[in-house]
Amino acid sequence: MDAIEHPLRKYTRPHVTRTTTCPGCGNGIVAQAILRAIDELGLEMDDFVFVSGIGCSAWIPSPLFAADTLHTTHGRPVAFATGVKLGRPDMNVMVVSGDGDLTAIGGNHLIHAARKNIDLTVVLVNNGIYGMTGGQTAPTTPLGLTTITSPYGTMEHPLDISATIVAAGAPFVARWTTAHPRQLTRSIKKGLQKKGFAMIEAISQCPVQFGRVSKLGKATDFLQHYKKNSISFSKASGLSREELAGRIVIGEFVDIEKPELSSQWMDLKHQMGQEAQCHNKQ
Ligand SMILES: Cc1ncc(C[n+]2csc(CCOP(=O)(O)OP(=O)(O)O)c2C)c(N)n1
Ligand code: SF4
Repeated sequence: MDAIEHPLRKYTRPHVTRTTTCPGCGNGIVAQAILRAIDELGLEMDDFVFVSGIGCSAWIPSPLFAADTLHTTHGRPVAFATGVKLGRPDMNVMVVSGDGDLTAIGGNHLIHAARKNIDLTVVLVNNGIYGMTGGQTAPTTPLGLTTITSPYGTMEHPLDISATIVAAGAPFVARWTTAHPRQLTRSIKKGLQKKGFAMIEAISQCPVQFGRVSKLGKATDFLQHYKKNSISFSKASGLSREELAGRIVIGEFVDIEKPELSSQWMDLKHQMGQEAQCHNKQ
């Protein structure tokens, strides 16, 4: 009997038969959610540019996805993606990278792209740690967690990335966990359809670096933890800070329309071109 091919295999490069991630890593679930969203929307990989930075989750699109992929320097994928989108507004430009990459070294780029409202879809994989470099504290590491850079427990308060990007003015922001793959896929689809900056935060397990220092252990324990401790945005809005301690607030936080930068830029170029023609005729 012929082997059954995975239905998403057609979206990955034929010569890539394994990924760089550890067994049980959440990156596989996020990769599938992205490809499923593309599949369900009937989009073509040739119309995509995927941009990632440095870190384990930056390896989700490259070299796996059969599309144009830009693997950029640490913290800079949003800056590169902004350039791609302004040069080629016709392309779907998606950034896939980690919480350390996008909110520590790359934090300003993320905030300002949301503020400018450029048409990018950012899938931010939040595993709460620097996975690739051995488990250092990230801006998202839970308070008190022991890491290799905080042997007595981190004293830094974690950043709520989705709330930050909502405050920066992004028209679409959602957060799910790898225990919510269908909701994650649905929000990625909405993000791709949004004409404007869309960020989908995916809370994802790192059973190796995070698992080593937390009590969470195996990938399945992470997924159970996510299911047990997540709470919908609507339910959370009625609870106090104390009641929300340790909970993961999930859902679509904002979904609005507002003017988008690359189309305004194209309109201006068009207008300037017409004005130049008028001047030449005079
Ligand atoms: C300029 C620069 N500084 C530091 C590093 C080291 N570095 C590589 S990946 C990384 C953190 C990645 O963390 P995250 O984005 O959370 O990704 P993860 O590996 O957890 O998926 C760091 C600090 C680097 N490559 N370049
Ligand atoms: S170190 Fe963690 S985030 Fe990196 S591949 Fe392994 S499990 Fe995934």
